[in-house]
Amino acid sequence: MLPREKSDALFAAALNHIPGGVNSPVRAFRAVGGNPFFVASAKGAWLTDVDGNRILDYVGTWGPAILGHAHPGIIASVKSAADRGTSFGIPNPGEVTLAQRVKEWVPSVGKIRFCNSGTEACMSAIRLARGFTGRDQIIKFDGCYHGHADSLLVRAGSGALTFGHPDSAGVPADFARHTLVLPFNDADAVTAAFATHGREIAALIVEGVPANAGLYLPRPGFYELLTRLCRENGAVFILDEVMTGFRLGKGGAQERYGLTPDLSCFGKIIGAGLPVGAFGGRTDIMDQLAPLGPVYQAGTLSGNPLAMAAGLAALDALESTDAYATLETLGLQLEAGMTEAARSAGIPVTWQRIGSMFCGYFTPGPVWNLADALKSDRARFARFFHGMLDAGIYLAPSQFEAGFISTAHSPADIDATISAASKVLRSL
Ligand code: KE4
Repeated sequence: MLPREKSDALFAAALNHIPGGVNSPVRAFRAVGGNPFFVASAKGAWLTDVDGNRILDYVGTWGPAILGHAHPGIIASVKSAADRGTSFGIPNPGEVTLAQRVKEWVPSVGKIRFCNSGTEACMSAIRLARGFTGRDQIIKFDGCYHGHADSLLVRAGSGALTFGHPDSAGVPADFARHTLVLPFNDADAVTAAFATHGREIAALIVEGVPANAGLYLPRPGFYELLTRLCRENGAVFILDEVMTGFRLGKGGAQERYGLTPDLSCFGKIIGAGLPVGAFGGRTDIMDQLAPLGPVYQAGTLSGNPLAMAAGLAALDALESTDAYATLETLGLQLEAGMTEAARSAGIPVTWQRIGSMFCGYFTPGPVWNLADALKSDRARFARFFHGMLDAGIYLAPSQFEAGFISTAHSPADIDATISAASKVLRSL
C-alpha cells in the first residue's frame, strides 16, 4: 500500500469545499473504492503524488497527454505565450494557425470553431446540425459519452425505437425525448430507426471508437452503414473525435476507418491538456454559425492564446516524430503481455485495443457493445486496479474507461507493467 497521508488529508479538506471532493466525478474513485491520490507534479509517463509516490500513468489526463506530461516543447510554448498575455477576447494568430493545421490533418474539416471542452464541442455540433436541418431528433448509441450537455445525458427508451429518458437529474424529459439511444453495432436497430424516423433526424453522433464504457470497436461496415443512412435521410453525421482525434493517427478515427463525417468534434490532444474543444466539418454547415448564420455559439475563452500555443506545440511534436509508430509498437507489447498474464493466471480478461487506447474487461468476452461490457466483473476489476496502484501503476479508476499509452512510455515501462499485472492477477 502506497503511503497516502497527505492525499487523504487533502481529500478530506476537498470534501468540505467541492461536491464529492472532485471537479469531475470519475476522479473520486467511486467505481473502485478508496480515495483518490493528489498529484503534485507529472513528467513524461510518470506522476508524483503529494506523498512523494512515483506512479506510472496510463490515464494521461484522459487522453491529452499523448506525448507524456510536461513535454518540453509544449511547456516552452505555453510559457512564451503566457508572457504575451493570457487572454485577449479578440482574435489572435494562434487561432488561425491551429485551424489551418487541423484542416491539413483532417480533410473533412472545411471550417472549424474552437471552444473550451469536448462537451461544448459536441453540444454545439448538435445545435448546429439542428439549425442546419430544421429538425429536432438526434441519435446516439448506448455506452457512448459525448459530454454532459442535456440532450446527450439520455438513456435508451424502453423499446429500441422509443425516444430516450433523462440519464441525469435536472434533464427535462422534454429534452430527452428528442434523443433516440440505440445499441452500438446493431445494424438492424439503426436501419429500423431511420426507416421509422429518418426525416425527423437532425443528426447521428457516435464516438470515433466507443471508449467511455471501456473500449469496444465498430464491427466491419457499421460506420459505413451510419454514413449511408445519414446521407440517404438528410441527417448530419457527427463523429465525436474528442478522444480519438490526433490519438489514432493524424487524421484520427476517420482516417483509420476511411470516413468523411459531416461534422467532427475534437478536444483533449488539440489543447495538449489546456481547455480546448473544437468542432468542424462541411463549410455549408459550419457557415450557419453566428456571426455568419442563425445558429448561435460563443465563448469568452474560445481560441485562448495559451491553449492554441499548447495545441500547436503538441501537433508539431506529433508530426516531427514517429509518434504513431511508437504508440502502435508499445500498444502491441502491452496487449500481448497483458493477454498472456491473464491467461497464465487463469483469469478471464478480454483485452481490447486500438493504437494506444486499451481496456481489459474482466469477462470472457467478446465485447462489442455496452451489454457485453456490463458482463464484466467490476469487483474483480477494482481489486486489480488497487493491486496495480499499490505497485505504482495507475490504470483508469473504472472498468468502464479506456487507458492510454504515451510516447513517453518505454518498452521497459511496459514490461514492468506486465510483470506487476502477472503478480496482481494471480492474487485475485
Ligand atoms: P470534456 O467536456 O470532458 O472535455 O469532453 C467530453 C467528452 C466528449 N466526447 C468524448 C468521446 C469524451 O471521451 C469526452 C470526455 N471523456 C471523459 C473520459 N471518459 C473525460 C473524463 C471526465 O469526465 O473527467
